[in-house]
Amino acid sequence: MIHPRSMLLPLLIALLSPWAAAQSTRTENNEELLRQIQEVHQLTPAQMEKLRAIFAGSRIIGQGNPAITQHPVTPEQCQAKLRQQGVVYANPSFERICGAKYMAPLYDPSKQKPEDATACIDQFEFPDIPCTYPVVWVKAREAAQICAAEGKRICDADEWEDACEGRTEPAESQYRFDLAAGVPPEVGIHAMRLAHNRAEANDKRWSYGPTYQTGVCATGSFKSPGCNGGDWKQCGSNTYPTGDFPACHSPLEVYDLNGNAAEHMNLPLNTSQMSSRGSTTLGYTEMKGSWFIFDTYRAHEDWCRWRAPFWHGTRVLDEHSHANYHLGFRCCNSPGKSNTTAGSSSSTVPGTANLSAGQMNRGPAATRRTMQWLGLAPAGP
Ligand SMILES: [Ca+2]
Repeated sequence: MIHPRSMLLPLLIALLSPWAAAQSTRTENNEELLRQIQEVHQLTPAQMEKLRAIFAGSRIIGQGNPAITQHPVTPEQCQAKLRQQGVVYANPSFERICGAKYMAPLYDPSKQKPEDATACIDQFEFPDIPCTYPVVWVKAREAAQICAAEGKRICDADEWEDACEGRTEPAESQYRFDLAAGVPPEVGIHAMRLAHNRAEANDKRWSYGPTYQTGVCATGSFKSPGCNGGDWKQCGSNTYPTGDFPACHSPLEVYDLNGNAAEHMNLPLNTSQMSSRGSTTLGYTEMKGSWFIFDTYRAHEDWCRWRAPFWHGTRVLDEHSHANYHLGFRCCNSPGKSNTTAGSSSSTVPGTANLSAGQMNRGPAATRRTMQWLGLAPAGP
């Protein structure tokens, strides 16, 4: 007679093996992804080491859960389509201005030239390589750390909005910092958002034009049947390869701002939290753009300067900042402000070694304590 207990181990293995297989596929996919990143973006061994450490620190980061993800288009199909249409994304002039591949200068074409840009933004969602699935299930904190590891920085919300709109606005005109002064962060964020959306609502634009359209961007995919929220096991990251929709770009040549993956950005509540001014403490989370199901399910607004509610909101560098199946990110840089310094061994990776004691005191735990003290967050860990 077989003892019931002897049946348990094979049963446990059978139950866990799809999970284990998916994990090992995810690890292999990430290995290949890191190899591509090194090759395309020419990262140094030190930069690669930082990237690897960030990836190794997460059990979910990658291009989706391989057990359930169903991409509508393969990278090979994307490459074939671009070849057939004669689309070439490499831009030597942008590369010279931005000091990096696949970045677009941010400027106002009505009075400036690309060379006048003081900031650049990735033309594609991270890994910023055409015909590569975006990295999702990445916390805002990890996004900021990855950008820094590459010698870049996570973009401020207004930089993403400028890229989408096709025209820069002075950064200070894009944040009502006065509304966040002297009030709890959540109160300030809410007030700033309302004022911003109200001010911009009469002049809506999407990256591809002045009216909302379906079919132009990577918005024709689907949600996994059992996915009703943010469950790793139920929600496939059914994304397209980046740049698979050559018409989905802004006047500044930035792609997939609408559609494919939504994107983590930094929302500053004062100038000291602005990534564009070199902040390493950063501000609060902001999710930009729409994602891959919008042709059939328009979950929220996605015009360029629209700011989303403080969904799953935290400080960007909070250990518990949000990650989900349709949320990726892209990075910015400030050409001429020494990207190489940020990529060197003395670089400042947000949330790690270079935070001073004062900065640490303003970290997530302190924020939570403040919110608890103000009665805005439940007590406890
Ligand atoms: Ca996007």
